[in-house]
Amino acid sequence: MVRKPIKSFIILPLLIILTTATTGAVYAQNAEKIKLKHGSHREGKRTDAIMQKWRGNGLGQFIHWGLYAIPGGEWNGKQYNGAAEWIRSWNEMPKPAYDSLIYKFNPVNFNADQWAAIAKDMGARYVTITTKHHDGFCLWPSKYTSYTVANSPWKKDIMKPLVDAYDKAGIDVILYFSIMDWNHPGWRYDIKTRADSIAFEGFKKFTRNQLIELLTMYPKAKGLWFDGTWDKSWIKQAKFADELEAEMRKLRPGLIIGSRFRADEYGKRHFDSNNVLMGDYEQGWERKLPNTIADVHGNDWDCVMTIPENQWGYNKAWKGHIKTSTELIEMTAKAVSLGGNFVLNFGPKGDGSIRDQEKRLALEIGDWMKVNNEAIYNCGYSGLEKQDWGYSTKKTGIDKIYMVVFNIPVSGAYRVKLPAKTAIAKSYLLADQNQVLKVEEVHTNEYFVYANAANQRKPFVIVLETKKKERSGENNYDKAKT
Ligand code: JFZ
Repeated sequence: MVRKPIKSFIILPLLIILTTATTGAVYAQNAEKIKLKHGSHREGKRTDAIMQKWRGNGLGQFIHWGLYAIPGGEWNGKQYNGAAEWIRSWNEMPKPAYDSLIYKFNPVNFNADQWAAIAKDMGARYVTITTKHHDGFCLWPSKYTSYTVANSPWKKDIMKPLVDAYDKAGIDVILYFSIMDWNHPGWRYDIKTRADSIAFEGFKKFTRNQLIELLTMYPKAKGLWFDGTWDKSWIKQAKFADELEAEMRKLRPGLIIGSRFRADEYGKRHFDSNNVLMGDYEQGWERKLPNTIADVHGNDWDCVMTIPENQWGYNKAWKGHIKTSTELIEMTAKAVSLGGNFVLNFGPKGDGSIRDQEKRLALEIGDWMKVNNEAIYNCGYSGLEKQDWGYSTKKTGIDKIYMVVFNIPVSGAYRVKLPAKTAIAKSYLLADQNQVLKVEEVHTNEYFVYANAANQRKPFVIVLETKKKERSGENNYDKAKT
């Protein structure tokens, strides 16, 4: 059978009809916004100075510390397979034995200034610290439960010295808080009976009291990082959580709250029923990074990452692949290139000291950051097409683009595509500004930057100073018809 070519006069009108039909549908969808009482209260990014600072942080530190650090993933000589901070939940360790770890909490080697110094040397500009993880143990002397540091042999507040030490080091503090609380008698996974409902009402009051208490005791803290909000019981509290958020924001203007706090009245989390982000930044990037700018929907976000596969609290035996500093630096650069921050987790030991591997990685990252932080701090999405050599970032408000190189091209030529009417004024290595690099325009707005990277053992940064192009269509070779 001879196939007849399909005539373009049939295809074209069809295509036009199809495109109008689909775009029409999208517009209709956008127009039909559901009226929400407890959805997002803002569209687009926050524009205030506090959020601007957060956005420009680039690199952060996460601290998971609590009673789980004492067993360190091991009970009765048996190594537990899951995340160390979850050991209480799978009957690997009997609950009474876990709960009585409070009588063993005596971190004699805890030194808040040392922790802050490690973060500072790494180049972190904010820290998120677990005030209370799922087990319910409070690192601050909460008035509302006896399950706190105050009743441990240590007796003293842990949060106060930490907030003060990090603040003194110029590192912003964010308070991690788990809504789910395995220690509180009123906590429920769902609310099915009247008794559940009564119990959970008590739990809600307790949660509110603890949050107001934290914000009052540690006014230097810049925000809250919520966790343990995925259970039906909490998802059903749209009104309560919305009002509590408003109360906290009123108490502390400028407070930063992520998207993992509350659900809307239809039970939608992170993004409300109109697909608008809830909270100030997206908290969904957990041990994974977006791949393209489209993935982040124009929102602020941060990625939280573990050094081994999935261990947040201290685990004696790190199994599987342990990330190298180069990998972690690459993740930092990738995060910043897509408009986010990268937050690296540390799990201090039960005695308060930080494991050597973590200290070493922090130092290695810090060595790199000392030379290259200009490409990370106050930088974001460059708008340039992604190239094989690595990630590009752009300084906010300045005509500088940073090429953070992870894959060295054998040819020595680094391809760059600039937006229309932009040209490269100058290019050099960030580590050595005297090394001016040769730049060649190979097509309109498409360049090769030449760098000899024979001696580079670590990722490095090429700076592009850009300027307005004097004349457009300078390149006659583009004028030929094809
Ligand atoms: C939670 C905790 O359960 C865990 O112990 C740790 O504190 C971590 C930072 O947060 O774990 C999660 C929560 C959400 C996702 C994955 C792990 N998620 O959205 O993919």
